Amino acid sequence: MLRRGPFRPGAFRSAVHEPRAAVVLGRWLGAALLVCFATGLVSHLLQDPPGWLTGRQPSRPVAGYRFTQGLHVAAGLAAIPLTGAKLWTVYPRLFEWPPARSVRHLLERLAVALLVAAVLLELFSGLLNTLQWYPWPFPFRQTHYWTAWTAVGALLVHLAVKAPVIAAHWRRAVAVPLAGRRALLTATATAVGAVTLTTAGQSVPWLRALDLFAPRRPGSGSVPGGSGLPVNRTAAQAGTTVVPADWQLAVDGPKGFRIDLAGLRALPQTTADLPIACVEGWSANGRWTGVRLADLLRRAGVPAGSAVRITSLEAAGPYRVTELPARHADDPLTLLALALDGRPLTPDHGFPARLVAPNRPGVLQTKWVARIEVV
Ligand SMILES: Nc1nc2c(c(=O)[nH]1)N[C@H]1C(S)=C(S)[C@@H](COP(=O)(O)O)O[C@H]1N2
Ligand SMILES: [Mo]
Repeated sequence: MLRRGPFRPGAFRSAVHEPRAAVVLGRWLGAALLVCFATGLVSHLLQDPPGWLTGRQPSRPVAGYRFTQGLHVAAGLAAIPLTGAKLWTVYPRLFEWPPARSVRHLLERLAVALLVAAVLLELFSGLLNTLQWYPWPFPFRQTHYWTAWTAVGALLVHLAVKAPVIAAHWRRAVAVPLAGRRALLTATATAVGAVTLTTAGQSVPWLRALDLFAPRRPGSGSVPGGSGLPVNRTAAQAGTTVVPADWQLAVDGPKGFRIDLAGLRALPQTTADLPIACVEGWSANGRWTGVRLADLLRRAGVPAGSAVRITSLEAAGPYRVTELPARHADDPLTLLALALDGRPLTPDHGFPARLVAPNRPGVLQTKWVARIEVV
């Protein structure tokens, strides 16, 4: 007889396994996943703009991407304890007997298995990404993106299947015992709060003092004497430590020209506070000084409204070449920065010149710029 141990009827009696606990946690987790999905879409679309978006990417608000990506990572981190608690409430279902009562029931359970697998893969790959650890052979961003759609599809099926249970337990019922459930919910809320408070400092300045576990605490990865901005890829890693003595920026266009560092410094300079908002979750403002990109483009005879391509001195690397949409290219805050916090750029921050533009993912803020051309 198989119905022993956890398979016994009534093997799990605690209120934490009652549908009410699953519904309450499901609401919190659903909200966190929804925030992750929406902000993740924003990030993906900005990095891989489809046709309909090309040329329409907004360059404001300045800290727009800083906000959405900070929220993305914070909601993802909060979803980890929520997922753990949610799985704890429902794991007795693994011992349900018979495992499938009908074809429909079997399909419902397979959808749940897919949902759990997709959410776990999503949270795990995202967490490792914030740690800058890519121990897998597949491309992170595409996998994270398509797994998100899988999770959302499976979640919709799950919500539809569970709609009657959700409706029945949406409000607190007086008759259902409270004790264990309240303890579980309190513990989960505490864990979520703790995770958030000890990591959100990587993007929220006033939480910085509590920032114990964020992998890239602003200030921590920076060069001694440099600004507080962490560095993801150093000049040594990019092979751009030694900039040729005859370095010149090439600006292509009808009146294309080349200009050296002294020449760039002699042009009108603009100073602006702009964030570097890394997709990996950290962000920080820097005070950048340099030449307006639009000034360089006008000088090269490039008309306003043109998207441009920025090429780095870096010999190889996924961010060697980036595209800058027209609105960003025209924005008066988009700079070819020569200095950070009042000092000339260090090699790690992109010496001799780097791009810094408002409302733009950090990966696209190209360092060690060599060439600017119209797309
Ligand atoms: N050429 C080049 N530019 C680059 C990168 C790179 O690998 N190569 N990394 C980008 C990433 S992922 C981020 S978050 C920012 C970080 O800028 P910082 O090192 O000055 O803080 O630079 C971006 N610019
Ligand atoms: Mo980044």
